[in-house]
Amino acid sequence: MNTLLRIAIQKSGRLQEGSLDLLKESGLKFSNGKDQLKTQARNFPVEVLFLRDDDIPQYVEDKVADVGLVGENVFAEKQKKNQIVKRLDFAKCRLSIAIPRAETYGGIPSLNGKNIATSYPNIVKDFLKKHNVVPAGIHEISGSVEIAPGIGLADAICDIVSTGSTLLSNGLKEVEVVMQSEAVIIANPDLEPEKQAILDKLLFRIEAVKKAKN
Ligand code: PRT
Ligand code: ZN
Repeated sequence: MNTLLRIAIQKSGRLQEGSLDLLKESGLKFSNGKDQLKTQARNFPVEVLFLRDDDIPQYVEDKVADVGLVGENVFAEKQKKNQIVKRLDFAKCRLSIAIPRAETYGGIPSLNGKNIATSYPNIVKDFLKKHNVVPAGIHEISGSVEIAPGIGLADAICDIVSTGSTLLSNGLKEVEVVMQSEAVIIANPDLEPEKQAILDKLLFRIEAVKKAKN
């Protein structure tokens, strides 16, 4: 049986277009119909799986996929046994703490005793611990985090910021950058040599495409 490298990418969302472009610019030819969950490249030993981004780190750890393309924020949050093998220079954003605009910010210590809403509880816990801050609570919510302070659910939030306009329109201001993020390729650290060889070839092509663009 011929070995295939299984690559998980986001099925739909902000990473989808960049992920498909990257693979196609690297010379992989494959179909990607709207309802397709996986597809095999016609000219390269690769199978592409289309998944929700949050599920990708677990699938890579479990070797359901060998590599995955996710935001560094998702990689960091999931804390799985994966490694970053390539940074991709797209989907750049930051994970930041924001508070109501009308409030004065008293630095990181002022987060002591505060309720913080986020979709990234592990990253927030690590950040606060590093700065010896003990929050009243960290409330995990999966979407629309920016409305939490306005509806009395939290004193502060930690969420992804790109232009900052979502914070602005929700009456919030960015006060701390917790991490910078971009799309990355993550891999299971324990790939079979045949799969590692396919990955190395793909990474070489990606690097060549990047050089050609600069
Ligand atoms: O359905 P699935 O679970 O696969 O996707 P998702 O909805 O969880 O993720 P998606 O597609 O929204 O984002 C995928 C990845 O894109 C994130 O994990 C980040 O790594 C990256 N990324 C880059 C962003 C943004 N920019 C971004 N702006 N992810 C989210 N946003 C949100 C932000 O939270 C804010 O609410 O977009 C909104 C607008 O941002 P502003 O600051 O420009 O107003
Ligand atoms: Zn997601």
